[in-house]
Amino acid sequence: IAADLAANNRNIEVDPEWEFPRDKLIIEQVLGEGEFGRVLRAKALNIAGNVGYTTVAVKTLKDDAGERELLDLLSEYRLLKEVSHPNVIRLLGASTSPGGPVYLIIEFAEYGSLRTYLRKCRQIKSEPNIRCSTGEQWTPTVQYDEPKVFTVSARDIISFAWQIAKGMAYLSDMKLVHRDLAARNILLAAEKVCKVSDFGLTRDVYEDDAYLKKSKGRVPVKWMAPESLSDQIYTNKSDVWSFGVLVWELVTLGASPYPGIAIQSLFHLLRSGYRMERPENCSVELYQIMRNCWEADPEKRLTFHELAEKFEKMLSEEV
Ligand code: ACK
Repeated sequence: IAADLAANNRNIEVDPEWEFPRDKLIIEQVLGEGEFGRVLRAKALNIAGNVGYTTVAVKTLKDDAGERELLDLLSEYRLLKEVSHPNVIRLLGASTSPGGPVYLIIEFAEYGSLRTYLRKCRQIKSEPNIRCSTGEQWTPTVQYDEPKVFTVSARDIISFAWQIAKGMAYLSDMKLVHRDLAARNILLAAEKVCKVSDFGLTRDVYEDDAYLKKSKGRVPVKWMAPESLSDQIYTNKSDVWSFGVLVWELVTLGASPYPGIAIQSLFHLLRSGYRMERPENCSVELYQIMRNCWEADPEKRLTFHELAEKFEKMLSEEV
C-alpha cells in the first residue's frame, strides 16, 4: 500500500490550472528529508509564466509514507493555491496525475531554511563591528565551499522578525492557523527575504474553529502554546506563542529552545510561570516582545499585525 501511495496510482483530483507535466522537470538533487517527506531541487521548463528553465523546489513523499502524509501534502497543496504574499512561499505548480509521485513545485529559496542559515552564520565568532539599538553585537561572516557568504546583522534579525510577522498577519487574515511556526519552517530567499513555509499542519479555522487535533506522531512541543499542549487548541494566538519562540531562535542564531529541559516537564514548568530568560545580546525591548508572545492568557498576546508594526518601528528608529 505504501509504495502504491507514494507512486500515487490513486484517484487524486487533478487541477488543470496548476498541473505541471513531470517530464518537464529535471530533478537535480535532494535538498533535505524528513521522516516521510523529501525536498528536491529541480529545474522546471516554462513554469508559471517563466520562459526557459527555472530552479524550483519539489516537495514529495518517501516510499514509506502513509495515507496521513499524503493527505497532509494534498492539504498543503490546497492551501498554497489560495495564498499570495511576498513573505509566504509561493506555489508554482504540482504534478498529481496518475502514474508518478505527487510533486508540489514551489519557489526555490537559495539560502534554505532560516535555522540552517542562522547556524551557518555563527560558525565564526565575529568582531563586534556593528552598532545597533537592539543591543545585539555580532556580524559573523563565513566563507563556504560555494562562493556564498553567510552574514547576519542585528538589523537583519529585526527585519526577519518583521517579515515573518507580516507573512503571518496575512495568513491570519486568511483565517489560516499555521501550527508549526519555527525557524526550520521559514525559508530564506535571495535578498534575505523570509518566506513562511511548511503548510503541512496548517488548518483553515473556518473549517474547524480552534482546531482540535487528533494525536499525531510529530509534535513541536517546544514551540507550542500551553493551550495547545493541554487542550489541543490552535488559533492565531497559539501561532503568536510559537512566533515568540521563533524570535528567540533568531536572537540566539538558531539555538534549540529550552536547552536542557525535557519536553515531558515543559508543560508544568510553563504552567507554573517559567519562561526562557533573556538571551545574551538581546535587547530588553525585544525580550519584552517575546514575553508578550508567551502570555499565559492568549488574549493578552499581541496580534501579528501589531507585532509587524512594532518591528517596522524598530527598523525605522535604527540609525
Ligand atoms: O535548511 P535547508 O537547507 O533548507 O534544509 C531544508 C530541507 O530542504 C528540508 O526541508 C530545504 N528546503 C525546503 N524547501 C525549500 C525551498 N523551497 N527552497 C530551498 N530549499 C528548501 C530546507
